[in-house]
Amino acid sequence: MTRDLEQYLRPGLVTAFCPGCGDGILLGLILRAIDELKINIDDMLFVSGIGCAGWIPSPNFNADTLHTLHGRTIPFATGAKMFNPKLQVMIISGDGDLADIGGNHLIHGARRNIDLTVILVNNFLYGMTGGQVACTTPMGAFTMTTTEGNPYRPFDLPKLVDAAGATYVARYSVTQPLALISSIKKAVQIKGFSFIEVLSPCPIQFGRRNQLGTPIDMIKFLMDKCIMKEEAEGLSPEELEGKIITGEFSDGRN
Ligand SMILES: Cc1ncc(C[n+]2csc(CCOP(=O)(O)OP(=O)(O)O)c2C)c(N)n1
Ligand SMILES: [Mg+2]
Repeated sequence: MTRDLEQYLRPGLVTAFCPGCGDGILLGLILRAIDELKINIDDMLFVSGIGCAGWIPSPNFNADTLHTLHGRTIPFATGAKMFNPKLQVMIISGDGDLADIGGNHLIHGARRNIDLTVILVNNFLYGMTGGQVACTTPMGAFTMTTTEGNPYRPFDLPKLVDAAGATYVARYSVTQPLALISSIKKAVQIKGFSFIEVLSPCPIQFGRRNQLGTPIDMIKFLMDKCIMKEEAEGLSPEELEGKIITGEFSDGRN
């Protein structure tokens, strides 16, 4: 991370992230987006749940942070926003936290179209607790609790949140940093429920069990898997097999 962003970090912290974790990359990209928007970080509230991704804002950001109960970011954030509608409220949390234990809050938050920005970090499993299967684990993937391969399909989270009624819906990987920064900027500016699914490598829990190699190999794996929506439109289902479509799925105008 570049020096100019250090102003947004609490001093004296040691990172909690494992080597090769994408959460540190995302931390820098979120701060870059806030810096480019020229928002006063004191006008923001960051809400996170339990899990590795919940550590991105708290304790790292030198700002108001609420580190809440597992799965309960959206109710806490809704309460804060209702109490002080001028607050820019950003939720940053894991796939397990937001879409498994907090799945109902996620869809109802989108249905009510509450003015919140949600950044869901998808590392394909429950990272912090030892690598259990999540609703985002790809079919066939190995986790601590699917030693024979996950028998179930994962949720397509942007489709789910879009169908529930969110205003802005996107998916990017930390390997698409510039597109992700502009998406975060847009999500913050749009009124209504803004949702970005961010794919983030977890070499320790996911990569190791699925033989994805070194952290660099995992970055290359994500770069190879992700394809922009516009590019995907011209391809056949066979050509799209195994690909993850990224981009904006709802941009606030529909
Ligand atoms: C009510 C409750 N149930 C379970 C847990 C244990 N727990 C803590 S973090 C976590 C999973 C987090 O996974 P995810 O949200 O994907 O975050 P990651 O660590 O992968 O970033 C679980 C099950 C808990 N803290 N509280
Ligand atoms: Mg996770």
